[in-house]
Amino acid sequence: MKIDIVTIFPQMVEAGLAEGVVGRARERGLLDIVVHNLRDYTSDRHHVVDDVPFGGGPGMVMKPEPFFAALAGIRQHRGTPEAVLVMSPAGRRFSQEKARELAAVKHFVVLCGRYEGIDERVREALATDEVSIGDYVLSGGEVPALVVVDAAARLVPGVVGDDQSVVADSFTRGLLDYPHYTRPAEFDGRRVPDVLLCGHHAEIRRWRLEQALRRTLDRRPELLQDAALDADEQKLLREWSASRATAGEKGSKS
Ligand code: JCQ
Repeated sequence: MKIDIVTIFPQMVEAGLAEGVVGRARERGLLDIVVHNLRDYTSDRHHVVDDVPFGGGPGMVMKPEPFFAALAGIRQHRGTPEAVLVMSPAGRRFSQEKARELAAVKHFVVLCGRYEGIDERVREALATDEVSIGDYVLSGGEVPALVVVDAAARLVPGVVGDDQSVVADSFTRGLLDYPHYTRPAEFDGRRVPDVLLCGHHAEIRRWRLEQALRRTLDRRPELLQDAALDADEQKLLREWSASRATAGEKGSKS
């Protein structure tokens, strides 16, 4: 998979791509990621990338020309990308489903904005998608770009060493994850649930499923609308919903 990221802080983005699963996949040649310094695509002596907003108002706006020059350079040296993303709090919300769509693409570009935003003509003429990672304001698109690249990259076959762990991942099933434990079996007076120590694999699987369902019901009930549940799982949920409605279990620590 080929990815190009355009930013005024290339070192910040490189640092985020150097370690862990993504760093290793780059070393192994599974991910071909190039981080571009937007200032390299300016043509003035001072490498200016921003200017005052037309119409007045606070802050600065990122100039269009460097982004157009960066995209032209990328097309020339790296080929025509299938998707060009602009990170922005005004975009459509990123999700595991969007990560899956992006992971199916062979080459995409991410443009990172700063200041008050990017000249609208960049979005109009260059971007295929405007993407938000959530309803909060960050000082730039670099962290959102790392989020999107990480979520997409780990779905590329071979990037995560054990593909079973990708399949097991929380959102692959549409449910929150079950609780995890490792040694020691007792720590600071807190015991690991007995069922996990007994070696009864069918019971362990059952317990984990119940925990995942219960957590999802408690914390993110809206996820259950789209979760792929079998008849057994739906029955469990109905029983809990009924008992919760009567006993008022909500907020209990069990
Ligand atoms: C993305 N949720 C928050 C900040 C301007 C395009 O212009 C700007 C982009 C940013 C970075 O994006 C975010 C964001 N998802 O802040 C300012």
